[in-house]
Order: sequence, then C-alpha cells, then structure tokens
Amino acid sequence: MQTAREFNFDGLVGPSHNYAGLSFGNVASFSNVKSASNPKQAALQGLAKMHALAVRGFAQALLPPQARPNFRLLRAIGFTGTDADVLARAYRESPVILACAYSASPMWTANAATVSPSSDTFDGRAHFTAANLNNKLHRADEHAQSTRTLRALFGDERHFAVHDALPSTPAFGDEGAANHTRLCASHGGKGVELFVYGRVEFDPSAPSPKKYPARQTLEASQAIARLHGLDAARTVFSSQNPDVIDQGVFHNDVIAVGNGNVLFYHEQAFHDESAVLAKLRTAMDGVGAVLDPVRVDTNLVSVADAVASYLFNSQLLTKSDGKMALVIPQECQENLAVARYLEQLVASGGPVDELIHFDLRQSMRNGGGPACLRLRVALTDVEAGAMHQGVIMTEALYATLVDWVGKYYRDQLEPKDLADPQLAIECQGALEELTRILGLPGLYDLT
Ligand code: SUG
Repeated sequence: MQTAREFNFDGLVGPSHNYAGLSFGNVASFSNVKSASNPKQAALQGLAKMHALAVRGFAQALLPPQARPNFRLLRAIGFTGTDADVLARAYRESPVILACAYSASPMWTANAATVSPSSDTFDGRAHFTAANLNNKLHRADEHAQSTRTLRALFGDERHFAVHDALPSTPAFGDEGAANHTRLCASHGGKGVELFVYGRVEFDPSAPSPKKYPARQTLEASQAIARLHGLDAARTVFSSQNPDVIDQGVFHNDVIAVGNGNVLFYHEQAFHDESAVLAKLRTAMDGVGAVLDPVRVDTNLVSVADAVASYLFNSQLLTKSDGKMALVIPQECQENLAVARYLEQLVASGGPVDELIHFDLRQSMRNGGGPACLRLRVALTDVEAGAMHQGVIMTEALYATLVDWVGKYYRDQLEPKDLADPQLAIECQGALEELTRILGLPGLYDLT
C-alpha cells in the first residue's frame, strides 16, 4: 500500500458571487433571493478557510472560478450583438436567465465531480467524472469548464482519467461528490465507495420526494461506478430518505459525511438505515476496516436544525494523531441544539475530538457550507507530484490571492448590477490575471 493524503480542493469564489434564488429545494438559496452579496468578503472567507487548514498541515489546494457571465449560454438562447447588447437585452427580457449566466455556483466544488482514488479503480488510476448538474439551468453548463479544469490539473494520463459528464438528461441527474463518500482504513488502501441517490428513473415505485426535486439518480451513480471501474464488492448504493429532501436536504452532504472508518450522519438521512449500515459493514470487512457510525438522533438535533446549521455539511479531517477534527460553519455554534450536541460529541471520547469553525456566511446564504466548498481527492505521493502544482495552497499563494481579490472584487453586488457591462469586464480581467498566478494559461475557453 502506498502512502496517500486526502487533498481538499476548495472552490475559489468568483468576482460575481451573488444571490439569485435559483435553487428550488435549497432553503437558504430561496430565502436570500435578491439580497445584496459581498463578493470580496465571500472570496476572503473561503481563502481564510483554505489557509487555516493548510497551516494546520492538511493537504489543501483550490479549483479556480468559472468564467462569468456565461456568454455561451446567453448567445445560445438568442441574445446577440456586442457583449454589452447581450447583457442589456438579457436583463430586460429575462433577468433570471442573466442571473443563471452569472451564477456563483461553481464555487461549491463538491458538485464539480465524483472522484475515485487509484486504490479503488480497475486500472490503478485516479478517476474523475465531471457532474452534469442537469437539475438546474444555472448549473447545467458547469461541467464543460469543470472537465477542462480537471484535465488541466490532472492531465497526466499515466495517473489520472478525467471523464466527460454523463449524458445531460434527467435519467442521469448527477451532482458529483455531494452524494458520494468513501470509507476506508487509510486513504492509500482500498476503500468502500458509498453512493447516495434521491430517485430511480426506471423504477417509479422507488422512494422519491414529493415537494422538492431529487437531483441524483441511481442510474447516474451506477454509471459512475462503471466508468471508474469500481469493484462491486466495495461499492454501496443507498437511497436517501425522500422525506428529508422535502425538508431542504437537497444533497446528501447536508445530512451525512464520512471519512476514514467514520460515518457521521443523522438518524433520518437514509431510506433504510439498517440496510445501509449492514452493507457498509460487510464491504468494509473486505478492506480490513470496521465501521464507526456516529449517529445523531432527531431528539438531539432535528432535521430543521441540521439544515439551518449545516452541522453535517462539515469536513471530517484526520489529524496526525489519528483523531478527527470537524470543520463547521459558525452557524453551528449559534444554534442552541447543535452547539449543545457538539459539546457532547467532542467530550464523548469518540473519533472527533476537535471543532474548527469558520465564518462562511457569504457561502452559507446560498446554501453552501464547508463541505460544499471542497472536492476531496485522495492522492498517493507520486500522484500528488504529478498534478499541476500551481493550485496548492501555500503562504505565498494565499498572500497573492488576497491581493488579487482586493484588486478586482467588489464589496457589494445587487441584482441590478448584473446588467452593468463593466462587471463583465472586471470579471474577465480578474480571471486573466488568475491564470497567470496559477500557471494555467488557456484554462478558459473564451471563444
Ligand atoms: O446547488 N446553491 C447551490 C449550493 C450547493 C451546495 N453544495 C453541496 N451541498 N455540496 C445549489 O443549490 C444557489 C445559487 C443562487 O441561488 O444564486 C446555488 O446554486
């Protein structure tokens, strides 16, 4: 077994971070629609998390923002003329579609792709499949840039395979790593991959939510397992509890998170809790790991409190002493029930003995917590050396990016500002400089 580390690739928040209320089923996105955002603060909050975790010795990198506005989308639906004409007419005729073209959503990189480390796959390479995110117009085009970015970072085909997104049709609705977690004895050894889906396209009798959409299908999860060449004995598919989707749990990472042999989850997360635990135990037995379930009962934390605080949208990080830290948003400490639960969790002598909290309010107001902001990629030392190095968080990169944000980002953005042609020019200038900072010329397809 090779030594391996889990890198967290956080999404660098882009200069047009805004609140457009585009995600039906995501309570925070819906409740903050059309409020003013602060892109500068959003980017600095995200960078502060990356920096603090890198300083603590966790492997930390970033994924760059996507080009905004998405002129390809606007032109494809009939807005023509100069860039300024396109923006003015889109704002006049369909401000919501303009907001889609300006969406902040690529910052939540847990939705960029599903990742299987090399120790799990048939050909010993790390596999990535960009998520098609086809449930929402504002996210449905992200996969093109996500694929391009992942190929720029993980271009060495001796070690990495980056697959195109699944066909963009409801049967293959795929939201990436937000509905996927990996359990193992150690990151470098074989693992068990758990895929959680919200509905089954070709089985109308399977559980599905009534009110809000289920974004991930079983068919999509199965396709990814096939593409990545996962071993069936180490792959578990489980249905999310449709009732919690209807309470605002639009991705499974809003109600469960796994790391190492620990599954931290809410009692109501799964449609059939005992079946999923039994399957995980059997599969983990095959890789020499013993499941350590940390189950949170409804009488301690309700689903509503979990959704409001994002307790489960936390990062579980293994420290050098083998214990785990839970990275939480500060909303967890402001929610009485959750704060009380967390106090008891760290005192319980269980796997989690530390809480690290961050102010991520700008992201939280759009329904994105610490776990949404990062894509996990477990890499052996050789693989880590083979990926593009310019995105790894260092003191120097942090300082450069803080200056860059200071130079290009506004500290207030209201819905009407999306019509300002100057904003598009500022975004373009910022990304041009970013490609130089990160050493990624040609990252964006601006044709
Ligand atoms: O897809 N919000 C994102 C939040 C994604 C959170 N990711 C994970 N749970 N992994 C979404 O709903 C809101 C955009 C807006 O309304 O402006 C948005 O897209």
